[in-house]
Amino acid sequence: MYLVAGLGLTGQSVLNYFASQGEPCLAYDTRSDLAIASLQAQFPEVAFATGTLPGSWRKRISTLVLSPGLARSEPWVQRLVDDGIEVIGDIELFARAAGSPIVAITGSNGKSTVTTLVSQALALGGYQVGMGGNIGQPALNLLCDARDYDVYVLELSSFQLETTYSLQCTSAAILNVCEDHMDRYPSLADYIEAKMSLLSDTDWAVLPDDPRLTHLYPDDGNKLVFGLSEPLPGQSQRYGVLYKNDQAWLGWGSEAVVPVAEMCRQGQHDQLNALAMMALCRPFRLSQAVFAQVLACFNGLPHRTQRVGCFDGVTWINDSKGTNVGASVTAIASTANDNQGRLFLLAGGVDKAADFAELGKAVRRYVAGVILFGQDRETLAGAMPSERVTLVPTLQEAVQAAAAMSAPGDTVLLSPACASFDQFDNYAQRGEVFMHEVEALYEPNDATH
Ligand code: UMA
Ligand code: ADP
Repeated sequence: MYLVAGLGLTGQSVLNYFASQGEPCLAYDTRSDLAIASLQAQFPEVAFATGTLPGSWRKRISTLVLSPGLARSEPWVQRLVDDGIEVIGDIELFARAAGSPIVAITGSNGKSTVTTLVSQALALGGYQVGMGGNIGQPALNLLCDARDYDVYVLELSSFQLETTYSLQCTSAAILNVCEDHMDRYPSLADYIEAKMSLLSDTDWAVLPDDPRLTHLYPDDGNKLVFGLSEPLPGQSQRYGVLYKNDQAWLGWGSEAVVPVAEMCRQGQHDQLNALAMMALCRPFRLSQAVFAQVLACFNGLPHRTQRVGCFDGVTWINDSKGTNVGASVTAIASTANDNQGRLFLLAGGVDKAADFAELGKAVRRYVAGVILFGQDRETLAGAMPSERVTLVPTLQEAVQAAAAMSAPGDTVLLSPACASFDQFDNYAQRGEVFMHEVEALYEPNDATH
């Protein structure tokens, strides 16, 4: 019998999927205070447990379906593994059952953006697209809904990949790798290994121009590499920025496809994400006009360097999805390039055992003042120039401090470089609270958006 472990979004999608298949299972969550009454009502035939795994269940379990938020290294998981029990995740169940081509995307940053861009391009090209995975819509929900999808586009985290073995993709990408989730991985190499497993069975493998990754994948005919440098003529498997008619274009080989000037968002990371999208779409032979149209219209996802507004001359930007150092460094550099005046940064939360040295360097280079909040604010402060640091307990106080420091022409950026779960349910709630606080602060005045 299956044991579904973890009763968050993923666990609930697995329960739903098993119910649709008539597959019996047991359900468990390690959190003893988790409210499960509504799940019990929804799945009356399933036995539920929270807190400690009932000892009497161990003999009944043959396969453990582990949620991504639960580490394999947890002692109770290890005991089941020692008993010879198979450990899989929701994506493995999805891989075993999905009947349509799959495009999959992993990486430290840009996953949701590229997943959305690929989905939009394929939809514009006439495909029925099922988009899911780490982006917030569990993949198994796509198998349970009534629609027939021609293609699935999945955002996958390293946690999901750890428990996935038989995923076959039409195209798959690793967008980039920077230090993240160091509280779950013994080293960066282990984290990279989890990410690279995505490319073990794919028709087309898409990789960034980063020797740490390209060296790990054989140079056979299905490797597509993207980066900001110009591909040489004939390098049709290289995606980059080409120069034609005094203009920069995104394209591959000597094929200039979309002028950068026509993209709605033109930052360097936006260009990289667009190139990855084009490479992932290669097997689908979309017309070049599709790429141009998608990139002309795509103005970014909520909570990713999202402009909140300009209030009393101060521009406020919400990058709550900046949950690691790499994402926040990118957001700081692109915000500083796009705006004049001083830049103030709000950061902090749960540090995930990260090294904040690179964030400190970006602060030295671009940031006039950094306001740190949340559980691990002192750790972040250790990597920053102390004369520019202000420490406050909460995001609300950080917003007030930034408002007091800033003047017309300045920009305030929330890009926490940390997870949110010390003070919020998730990054989206943190972003909502930020935007609400900013708007409330200026409520009596009219905003000039
Ligand atoms: N938890 C317990 N005990 C349990 C189960 C969970 O304490 O028995 C805790 C976990 O430690 C974690 C939280 O509950 O802090 C949520 O874990 P979960 O596995 O139940 O998460 P889901 O609600 O199923 O959401 C997951 C992804 N979250 C994680 O991997 C932590 C969601 O990605 C994803 O959208 C969803 O599946 C659907 O696929 C969010 C995320 O933060 C955006 N992902 C991480 C990231 O992008 O950095 C990996
Ligand atoms: P993910 O799903 O991997 O978290 P998102 O697309 O949600 O990625 O973007 C998260 C944050 O990462 C954004 O707020 C932005 O600051 C940063 N980002 C986006 N694309 C890239 C990229 N290609 N390289 C580095 N950082 C990026």
